[in-house]
Amino acid sequence: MRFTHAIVRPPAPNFADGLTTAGLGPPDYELALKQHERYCFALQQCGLALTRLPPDPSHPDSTFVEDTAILTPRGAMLTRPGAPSRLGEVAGMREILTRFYPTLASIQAPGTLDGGDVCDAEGHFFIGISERTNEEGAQQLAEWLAQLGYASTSVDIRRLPGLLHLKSGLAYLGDNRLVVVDTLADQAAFHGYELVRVPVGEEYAANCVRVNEHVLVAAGYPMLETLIRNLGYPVIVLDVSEYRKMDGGLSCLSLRF
Ligand code: CIR
Repeated sequence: MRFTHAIVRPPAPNFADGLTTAGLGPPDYELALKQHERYCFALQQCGLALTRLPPDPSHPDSTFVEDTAILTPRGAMLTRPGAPSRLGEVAGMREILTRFYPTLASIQAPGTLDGGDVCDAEGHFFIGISERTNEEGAQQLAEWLAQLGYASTSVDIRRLPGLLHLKSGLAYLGDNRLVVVDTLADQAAFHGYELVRVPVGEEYAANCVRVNEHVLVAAGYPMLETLIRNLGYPVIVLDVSEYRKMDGGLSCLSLRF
């Protein structure tokens, strides 16, 4: 899929007040801003025009814009994040997305859904059921996707350790290839795909992102980086250490469309 746009929002000074289970200590705000700037530059290098939203201190996790919407070539849906402290992020995203989409669907209570649980494999969507996305939310998304003519499969990750979201352990590279962590590799949902297995110890890097010709990969995970390069993809390596401290990764920092 060819992307032309991305929406990003740099972190606010109280970024460290967001949700985290990483246990890696508080992020360095100045460094986080630098890493964000570099990330934005990489998206531009991939040919995307950026919509930069202002930092939002009333929602410390709001830099993770991916969780607030599902964007497809045929329509957009606002989510209903599973963490109560993040519910308020959606209103700001609604305002922005109306510039790009004539109508917006939305997940309704009691459904919850985080964009990080949704992996678009070229029009087939994998929907993670997680601590954040409940069955009701996943069902609402699946029905809406079906109306648009897209197929989807749900993947229950609630009993799998270490995965906040489905895309914490899964990425679609294009060309029928999925990057998967070992704990996801046996899922029936992924049969028929070529699986690029994430080397043990490099699980965090599973959250890589194909953007047009390039693949964005987190810095510090040389084995997965080499696997992806050897498949022929030009790689852009980005340091997102400060976002990792807040349980976030490369995909969460933008909405691409
Ligand atoms: C959260 O716990 O919601 C944020 N601190 C991190 C969200 C990361 N988002 C993502 O993986 N899509």
